[in-house]
Amino acid sequence: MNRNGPSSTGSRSAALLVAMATLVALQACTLPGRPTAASVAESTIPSLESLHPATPEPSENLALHSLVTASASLPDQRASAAVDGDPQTVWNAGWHPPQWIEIDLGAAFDLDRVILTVAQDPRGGTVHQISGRGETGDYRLLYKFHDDTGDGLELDVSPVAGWGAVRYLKIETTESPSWVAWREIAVFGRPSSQPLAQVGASRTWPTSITPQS
Ligand SMILES: [Ca+2]
Repeated sequence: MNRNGPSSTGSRSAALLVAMATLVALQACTLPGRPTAASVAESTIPSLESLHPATPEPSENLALHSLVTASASLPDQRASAAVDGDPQTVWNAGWHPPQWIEIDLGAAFDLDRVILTVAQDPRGGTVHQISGRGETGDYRLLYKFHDDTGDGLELDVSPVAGWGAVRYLKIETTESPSWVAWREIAVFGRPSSQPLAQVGASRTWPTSITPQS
């Protein structure tokens, strides 16, 4: 009699099949906690943009072709010539100081740079002051130039903290050896994040905060 009869061989075959089925089942199983290709793809690896944020591009000239008014103008050198983008054209008050020109930016902006291109003959000591206000409120002095200036010079100011919520900008000349004139006035900034109700108003403390003296 064959001791390895059909019954004994069949038991080993069945056991082998069970073992193979178990191995296949284990291979098909995804171990908990092991990352799949999909989870790696959706990981929180920071993008290059977040590691190296792009430097903001300079804004466009907000004063270009804006509405302007002036204390006085020569018939052929109107106020609009100060914001036409052409340094060859000039606004000329036709009078000595004090004279001013006002620019309406059309909306409130947080300003970070103003460039004034001088039209002046003869050269000499001048005083110009930049003031700003919002939709409402009074003008507040933002900056004062006191320099020896000449024709074609650019007066360039970039306030560190910026000038917030300015819609109207006024440049007033209080001292100059020549008639008051500008070749070009350029203004740069971004739309204001401050609510319009606070535009031009003096800074006030919230009632819940007591300023430290
Ligand atoms: Ca011009």
